[in-house]
Amino acid sequence: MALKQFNVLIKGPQLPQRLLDNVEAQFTAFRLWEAADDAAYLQEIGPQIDALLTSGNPVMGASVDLINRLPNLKIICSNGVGYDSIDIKAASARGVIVTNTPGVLNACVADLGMALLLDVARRVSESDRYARAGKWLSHGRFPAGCKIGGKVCGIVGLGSIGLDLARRARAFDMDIHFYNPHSRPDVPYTRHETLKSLAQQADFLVLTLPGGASTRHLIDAEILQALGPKGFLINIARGSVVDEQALIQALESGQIAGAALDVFEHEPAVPQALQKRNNVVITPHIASSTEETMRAMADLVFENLLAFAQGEPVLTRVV
Ligand code: 8YV
Repeated sequence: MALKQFNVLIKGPQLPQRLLDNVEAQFTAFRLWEAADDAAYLQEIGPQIDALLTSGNPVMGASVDLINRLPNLKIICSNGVGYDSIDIKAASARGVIVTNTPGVLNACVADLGMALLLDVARRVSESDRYARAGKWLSHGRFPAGCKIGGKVCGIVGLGSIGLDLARRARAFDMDIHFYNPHSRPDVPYTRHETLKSLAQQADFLVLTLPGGASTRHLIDAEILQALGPKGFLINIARGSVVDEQALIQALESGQIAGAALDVFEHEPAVPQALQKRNNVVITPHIASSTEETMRAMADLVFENLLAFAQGEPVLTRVV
């Protein structure tokens, strides 16, 4: 098939410019987000669409409704490793291939996990605000933080991002414990049979597990209570994994020491109750956002799309 006859529907503008440019240069592209009326636009162009370009970000994804409006859809290419916002069941029932971007973002996501852990422990952002507000002059020395060396870093979900995080935490002299559905005889870290047991042992509970229905609200009031008043929660996974209301309550009652969060239940909305707390570090879902990693992800998405359009096997297939 000539590449210009391959029709790609682009879900939203929240994709790297490099990817949009490549796709629009090579294929015939349709911009869903520019349609005044999504339903009418899909009614008109839906049957021509061969491929859907989207991302793993919760505001993007691919719902069953969208998939159903694309009767000749053959492939969904997603910019991101997590695919919980894509209806995989609906796609595979129709034989639609789904690709994601594993591997290339692990290092940067793990870097941000460590940055958040260090920030909330050593109160970096909070002390920055303190100094800028002139409080160093008016109130004197900033209060002490928490040492991370020698502490237990409890990783929930020891996949490739969790392993990269573990290596970094080891370099800071932390003890690595983990909770993972399958045993990992290949790693020298301490495995816990239950999440509660990990939370009880951990000084820092770091979430690196996939999102989706099976992990929704895994971190609930009971787990937060187990983490305890000296424990910190770090989330670089998905907002859906944490019961955000339970987290707010745990923070307000001093049940846990603090939290550092890159992801939220209703992104891009961040609850005021979290924003106003000094013991909460907030980043707006930036874990994979470095120039280098975004380029690598964009290129992998494009290579998947190109391979498929040329009748070759895709590189990183989910289903
Ligand atoms: C986002 C991510 O997808 O890879 C993931 O699962 O959460 C991120 O990398 C990012 O917003 C790219 O759109």
